Amino acid sequence: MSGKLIVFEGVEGCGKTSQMQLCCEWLESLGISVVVTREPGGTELGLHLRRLLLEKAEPVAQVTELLLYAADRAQHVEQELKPQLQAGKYILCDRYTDSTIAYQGYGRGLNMSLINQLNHIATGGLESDLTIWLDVDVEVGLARKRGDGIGLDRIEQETIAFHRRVQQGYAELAASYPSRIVRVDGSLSKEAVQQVIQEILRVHLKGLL
Ligand code: Z5A
Repeated sequence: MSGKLIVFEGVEGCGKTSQMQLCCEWLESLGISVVVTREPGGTELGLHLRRLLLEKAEPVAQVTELLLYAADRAQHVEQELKPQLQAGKYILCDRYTDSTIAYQGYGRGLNMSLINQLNHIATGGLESDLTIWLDVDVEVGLARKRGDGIGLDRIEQETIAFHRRVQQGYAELAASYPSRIVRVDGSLSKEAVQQVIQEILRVHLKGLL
């Protein structure tokens, strides 16, 4: 596939949405055609699943939650990611397989080999070309979200201990896959974080930028 899949990961409020927007503007200013998408909710079916996963007050069993994220991803990969990559597009994707490992694996404690199997089934083996992990302290991220004045969703309402396990998951993933996952200090100013990301993209996409 001729395009590139660039994923942004991290705990709540780490700045993914802000940085993806800035990256998109920067890449487009260089004449590069960019697609911005997210999980869950990168397709029409996925939008329904996103509402079920994040907005509904009714309890969702942990395995059900895992399967819904996998279903969202399977649809996203087939309907959006693969065709856009085949068309040579640069995709900026808010969350992907590492989110499931961090949240359902480290956060909820679900079986890691089941998660890896489901990730493989959902993606058909499609991995990111590069994953930017925006590393911020969980309290800083949650405080940013609270400052937005929008109510916290179902996962954001989890305990601090849950969010710390998720954070630990990202740290271990970054240590395990150093060529695919790059850590960026997300506690810097938005402008400083964007500078670092642009440098990383220049190195990883050299010849293209
Ligand atoms: N989830 C899962 O459990 N399993 C899975 O497999 C997948 C997902 C795929 C949806 O995520 C939820 O789904 C998520 C995990 C779960 N948990 N929750 N909740 P989401 O990505 O849609 O929602 P989110 O993680 O809460 O992200 P967010 O709300 O989009 O936040 P963000 O993108 O990381 O940050 P932001 O919107 O750019 O910034 C948040 C605020 O901080 C805003 O006021 C900014 O102006 C401010 N900000 C951003 N950067 C900075 C800096 N550098 N300094 C100061 N302030 C900043």
